[in-house]
Amino acid sequence: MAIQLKVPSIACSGCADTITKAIKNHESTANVQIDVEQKIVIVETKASEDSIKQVIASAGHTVE
Ligand SMILES: [Cu+2]
Repeated sequence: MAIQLKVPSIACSGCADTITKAIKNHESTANVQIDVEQKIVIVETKASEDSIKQVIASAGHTVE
């Protein structure tokens, strides 16, 4: 299932790397795509949307 999330706190590719690593750390098989300009995270995952939101929040970012 692909989950699309708006993460307004993404400012640069460093933020995208942090979020990608955090998600992959949580679920190594997840496929993460991040559009830095649009501040959108797309995750292909078996995990729930809530758990992905929590992972992003614990990486220090705010999910809209
Ligand atoms: Cu950044």
